[in-house]
Amino acid sequence: MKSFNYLISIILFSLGITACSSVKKQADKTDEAQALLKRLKDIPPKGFMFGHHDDPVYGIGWDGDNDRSDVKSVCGDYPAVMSFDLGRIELGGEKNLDNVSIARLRREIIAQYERGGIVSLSWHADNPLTGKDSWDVSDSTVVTSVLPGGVSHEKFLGWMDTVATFLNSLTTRDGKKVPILFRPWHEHTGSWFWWGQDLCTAEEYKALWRMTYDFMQQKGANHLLYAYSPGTEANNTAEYLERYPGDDIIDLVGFDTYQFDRQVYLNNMEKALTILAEVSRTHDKAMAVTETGYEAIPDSTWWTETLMPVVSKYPVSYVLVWRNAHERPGHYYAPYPSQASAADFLKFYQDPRTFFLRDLK
Ligand code: BMA
Repeated sequence: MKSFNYLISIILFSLGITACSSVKKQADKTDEAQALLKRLKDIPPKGFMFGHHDDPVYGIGWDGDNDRSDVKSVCGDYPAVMSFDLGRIELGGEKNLDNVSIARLRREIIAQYERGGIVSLSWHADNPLTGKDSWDVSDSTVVTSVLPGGVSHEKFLGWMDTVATFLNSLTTRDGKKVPILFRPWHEHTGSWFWWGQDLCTAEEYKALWRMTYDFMQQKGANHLLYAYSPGTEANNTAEYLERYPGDDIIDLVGFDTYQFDRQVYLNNMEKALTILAEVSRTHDKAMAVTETGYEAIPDSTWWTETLMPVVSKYPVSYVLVWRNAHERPGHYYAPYPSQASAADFLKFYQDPRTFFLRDLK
């Protein structure tokens, strides 16, 4: 009996510590970041938000126009979520990896928040060891090299400093920091980025995350939420969590997956969404499809007949499609007027289960 009571006290004590650490973690965040997390969690089961990468900075047949968006041109409203990429910002130049000026990025991030929307930022950081881009996987010691004691550590701290300075510069007219869903080190269960599966151990990957998180905390970037987004390689919850940095860091769990073959896509979506629903429930995290789409959307009813039926079964906060590249023909994931799936996208927009910007008000 004594040992039973002892066991119970240990369990209660540990639950207390977990609860305290999650309360403390939330208290560390700005009110706006806490409100963003609540918003992300409160959307399901009513429906899910629609998101689009680089939505207001360029689209099909245009680049840099003001107040323009392919999504808005089709349905009259902005996406509820917009994502942008920080790749190459770390180098301190004027443009990111997709040639968008840093000043424009800052303006659009702030504008999206001020109009009532949500912003997520990914980071296709260059390879700090070889000096090439994030897809350079020629050397498998890059993650080790940026960790404490590694040959690129100091250089990488400088890069993180530049990124933190940018993040801290995202302030509204009344001086509030724009809450950001930060999504670094994504798709790490594949091996196409220098932080990918075959390029580092689970421990090194987690250490990279913790170093990034600690650094941002030290720099006072307390307006950030953190998203974990592997691909769909994991076949069960344990595999999904294999490289998970920890509940004290992560706020939202997600995954990235694209359609090539319809049936394979649907199978991957079902598999990953089932895992996410469980992780989201047991770890009390928001969940989202952090990147998806069907390049050039050749299926005219893709939105209502492929994406909607599978996503609407799960408690997803948002679904985000990738960019409409103006400089790479055929590389787009949202419709534009006259595109084959535009009419179907309008039906998707009108469905009460999808949330665009105006639905957030
Ligand atoms: C990829 C492609 C690239 C782009 C990169 C970062 O998926 O869209 O053209 O440079 O994302 O945005």
